[in-house]
Amino acid sequence: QADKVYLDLCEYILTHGTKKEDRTGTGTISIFGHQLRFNLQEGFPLLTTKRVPFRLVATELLWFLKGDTNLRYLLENNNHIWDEWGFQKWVESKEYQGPDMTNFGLRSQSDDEFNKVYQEQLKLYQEKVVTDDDFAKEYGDLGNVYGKQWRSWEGADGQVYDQIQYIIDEIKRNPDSRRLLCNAWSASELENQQLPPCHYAFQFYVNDGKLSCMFNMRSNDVFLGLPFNIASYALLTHLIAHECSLDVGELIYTGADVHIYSNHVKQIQTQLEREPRVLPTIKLNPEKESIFEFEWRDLELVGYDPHPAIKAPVAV
Ligand code: UFP
Repeated sequence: QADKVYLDLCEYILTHGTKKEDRTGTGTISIFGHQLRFNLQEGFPLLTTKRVPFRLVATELLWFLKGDTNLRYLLENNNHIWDEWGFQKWVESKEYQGPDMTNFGLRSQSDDEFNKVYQEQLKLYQEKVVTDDDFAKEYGDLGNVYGKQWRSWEGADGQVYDQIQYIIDEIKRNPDSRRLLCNAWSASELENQQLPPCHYAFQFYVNDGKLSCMFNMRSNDVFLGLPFNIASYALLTHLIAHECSLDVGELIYTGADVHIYSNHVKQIQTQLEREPRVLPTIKLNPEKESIFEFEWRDLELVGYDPHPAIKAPVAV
């Protein structure tokens, strides 16, 4: 069951992980190299030992699938998970003339006065991205993030490649293919990316009428990131299976630097004490064929009855 697989990993890291410093200055307990397997026939792997915001998972995935890299779509869908990355680009630009926002991620958590000023600036930024086209183009765009890499990969030949369309076509034409792969990691793009891909590649596998997916992560925040990442790739697998008239098989996670931030340990301990509940299931609008046409309202999560959400600070 999904919760057990996840909680076993948490326990493993807490007992076998080692202390490691990191880019954000927060500090982590980390392990290197780990695999998890989820049988998608047993239910949709959205954790029940804490509420995971499925709406945010789904609207982010649909944003990727549209090939969009601008914050505007997410803000319009009341999804704020990428705000800090766009805001960082804005406050580091020459055009930004407001109060000093250096290191805003850490400071907003430890300094109430600063947090007020930061929240004001963030709100101004969000409003401008939604209402001002030129501003959105310049400062709402997160660069070459997932949507760009998945749907319009720029080749050395100057051509643009749609990796998702390729996978769908190939699954229909040649389901035994061992090349059903999408890659988001591009050595030449790292400098233009606010956040280089964390989940950098995924591959599909068709057997016995079922579609399985393996996704790879170079770096994973186990408390805030992983539950979300599992749900996102589970949903992607359901969507592609839907378009290719297949059942769902297994979801396999492969993580490299798999870490728990030092300020998430208490929250994980709370979660470890909770009893897992029955997993929800997912229903996709049968009238929509192409996954690129899916909107939030075409997805229905059935029977999700989780324990309450657990709050924790995001490391930026
Ligand atoms: N992170 C995730 N999942 C994601 C995502 C980010 O766990 O989907 F976008 C976490 C991993 C890490 C941080 O803790 O965000 C990225 O930092 P770095 O680039 O230093 O690995």
